[in-house]
Amino acid sequence: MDRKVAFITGITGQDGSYLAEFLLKKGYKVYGMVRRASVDKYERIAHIMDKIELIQGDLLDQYSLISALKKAQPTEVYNLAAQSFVPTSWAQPVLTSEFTAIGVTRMLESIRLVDPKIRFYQASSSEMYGKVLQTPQTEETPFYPRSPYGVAKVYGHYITVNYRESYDLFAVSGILFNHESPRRGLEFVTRKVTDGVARIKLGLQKELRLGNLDARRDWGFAGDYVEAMWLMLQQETPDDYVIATGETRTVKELVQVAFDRVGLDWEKHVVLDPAFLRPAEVDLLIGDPAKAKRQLGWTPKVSFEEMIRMMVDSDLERLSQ
Ligand code: NAP
Ligand code: G4F
Repeated sequence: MDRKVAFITGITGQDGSYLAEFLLKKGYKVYGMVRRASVDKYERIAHIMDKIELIQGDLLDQYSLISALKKAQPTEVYNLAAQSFVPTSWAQPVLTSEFTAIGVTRMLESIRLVDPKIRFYQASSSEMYGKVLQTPQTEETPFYPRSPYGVAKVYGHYITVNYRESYDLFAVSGILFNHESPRRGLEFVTRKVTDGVARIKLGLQKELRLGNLDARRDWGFAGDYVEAMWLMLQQETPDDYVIATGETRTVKELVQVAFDRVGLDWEKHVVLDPAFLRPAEVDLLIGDPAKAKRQLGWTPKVSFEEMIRMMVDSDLERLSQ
């Protein structure tokens, strides 16, 4: 069989770096799309730079996508690139739509033009459920997004379904619930907490300012979730899947696990700061991964507690150097 070739947008992000590692281990030739910047942002992929090939391109620029696909000639495209931080989507709603919504159409159109046999993965999100209409959330749960980011992801989800139905593309949408790791961006709540805990433990900072401690999320480990993306593209027929742990925790529980790891009392350090409250909140997310388990044979391996401890330990080590 010919070697499989993957093209990953968002390869410099958390998921892109884990997915590239995973596909390299499977024997894939891996191309990653990167946008031009005045300084390099290759920290998460520094350890695999000699094994992958980077091509410049931007979801805002249709021609760059077409020429990148012509160059890489992939068998699989993983569209992970997006403006992915929810609060920024209120500050930059138009740009968020351009990347996170219309960017998906640009990528699908490029695939149709260059090679309609390419299998396509779209990074959809549990943020689409927003003000949830059913608990736990499944593939059948209606969407009710609560942020410009969530709205953009709903568009990306339905355009993927539509191209599958209109043009018979092998296009799938993975509805992934929150997934974290030591490579998570510092502004997301898990990493903000584990980095803050490490700084407080090392005497580099005294307090940790947070917003809504009552919000609930279904948090899994990013390393487990990239396997599910790959599995979706290996099926006989394209379909959409919820990827989640089936458990939910409050931000307060996250804070407790992280502070417990270093033997500190969180109530002495956490300060509630209204600046981190959102114009509209997603109060509760909990996914039902039964379909993924049944059809993909996928289950998460790393528990919530293991993951948060792993992140605290990693931040302690990084900040101690
Ligand atoms: P992330 O760490 O924020 O990475 C986002 C990636 O997108 C970065 O590589 C970024 O490149 C790239 N990017 C942004 N705008 C771009 C553009 N216009 N053109 C090309 N590349 C662009 O996100 P993540 O956590 O890995 O998430 C991956 C995907 O899954 C995203 O689509 C996210 O919305 C979705 N998702 C994430 C979660 C989660 O919990 N992590 C859950 C559900 C869905 P730069 O390095 O140049 O900024
Ligand atoms: O970590 P967060 O910023 O993640 P959020 O908004 O759930 O979005 C993440 O997961 C989505 C999947 O559901 C992805 F699609 C998306 O790209 C991203 O990866 O916030 C989690 C919760 C929120 O309820 C927020 O209000 O934590 C609460 N929170 C409380 N204090 C905070 C803070 N969030 C942040 N970022 N910073 C705080 O200080």
